[in-house]
Amino acid sequence: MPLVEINFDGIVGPSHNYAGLSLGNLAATRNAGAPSYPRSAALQGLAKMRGNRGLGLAQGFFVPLPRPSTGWLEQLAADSATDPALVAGAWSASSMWTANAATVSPAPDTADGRCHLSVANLVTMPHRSHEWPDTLRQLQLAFADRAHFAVHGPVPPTFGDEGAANHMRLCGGHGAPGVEVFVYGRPGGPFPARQNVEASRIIARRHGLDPARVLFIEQSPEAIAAGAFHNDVVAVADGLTLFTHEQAFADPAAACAAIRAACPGAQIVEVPASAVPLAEAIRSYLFNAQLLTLPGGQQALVVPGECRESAPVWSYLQDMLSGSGPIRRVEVVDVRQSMANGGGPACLRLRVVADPATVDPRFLLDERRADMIEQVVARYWPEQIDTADVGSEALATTVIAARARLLEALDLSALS
Ligand code: SUG
Repeated sequence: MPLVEINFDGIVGPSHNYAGLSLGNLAATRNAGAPSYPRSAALQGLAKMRGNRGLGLAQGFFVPLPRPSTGWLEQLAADSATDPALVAGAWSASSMWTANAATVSPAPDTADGRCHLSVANLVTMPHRSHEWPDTLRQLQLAFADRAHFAVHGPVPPTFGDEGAANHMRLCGGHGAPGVEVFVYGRPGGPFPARQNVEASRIIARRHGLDPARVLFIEQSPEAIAAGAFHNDVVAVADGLTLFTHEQAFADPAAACAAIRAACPGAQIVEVPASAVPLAEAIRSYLFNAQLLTLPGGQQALVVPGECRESAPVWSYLQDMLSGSGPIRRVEVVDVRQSMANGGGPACLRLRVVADPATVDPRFLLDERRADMIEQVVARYWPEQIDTADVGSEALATTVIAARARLLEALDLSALS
């Protein structure tokens, strides 16, 4: 079978809650302390996966990481009385945003012809800094076939790396060599710059990318200051199309020229601030859409429902569809529970270009597994979590048991 793009979505974990842990992520800080609904959050995510499968696309998933992370709390000697933020960090279901799980370089781009994955160290935010060991275990299991995959550990922690959320690939087809674009932030603004350029350079080298087909582009400090804590909040690429806000990059003209020079067929759809102001793009998550090539070759944009509620965004999308650009279809999904923590449709997925036959089938979604996930979630995921419950023994027991049921159902107890 030829190489196809498989979207691996993170199943929303049973401890999903709003703890306001991510400075610079405006939705997450705005919703700090609000009650969360893990069961509906996971069902929303599953409905998105089913919708994309229904479009004829390959769909995979990753399971939630073990939470609460008691080993991490022990290392920090932290407890609820004195360190509520650290306790919340040990409970966070943040691994659902698998765009931050790893950076992926498909086989046609790499020197050894294998697909390379580097797990992201996520060192900037304490609650995410302890994700990588369990994420790595899962990647090693899903992509165990060494003839087709090389799974790397994290880059050294001095250099913050947030994975595919700051990485885009332009190519003439998923199985053809592409141009990989790494977007980094420069520190010094009001919010942390979460992707360090050195981390991106290390990844490009260890993945064996051809330097002529790699670009390092600085994210606009203005965008980070406005709440675009990852590049995928203001830009997304698929095939030869780059869909971007005009204020996404520090030097937009130079960025577009470099992309066109490296990838002459690139089609850049740049949305002007006059049509969609930066703040509105960030509020609606217009660019945190999944840009997908459908089996017929058409491109579709899977946007969150918040885009339909924004007059300028919705009117931009209608104009775009009535024009002659490469994106011919818009699909709207409800991922409100994730959105309230700053995670849209694109945050929830990691793209891996591969022959599905080379991936451990336990991570691939079919109707049977979708039904099993749905049943376990409906039965065992907490309906509601109030922030006061985070840290409680009773809730910990529920959350641990819920995850164990899921692993059992999916024959993935090896990850317990
Ligand atoms: O890292 N939110 C995540 C959202 C990640 C979105 N991913 C991408 N853009 N690809 C983050 O900021 C909030 C958790 C809390 O506050 O409870 C959080 O971690």
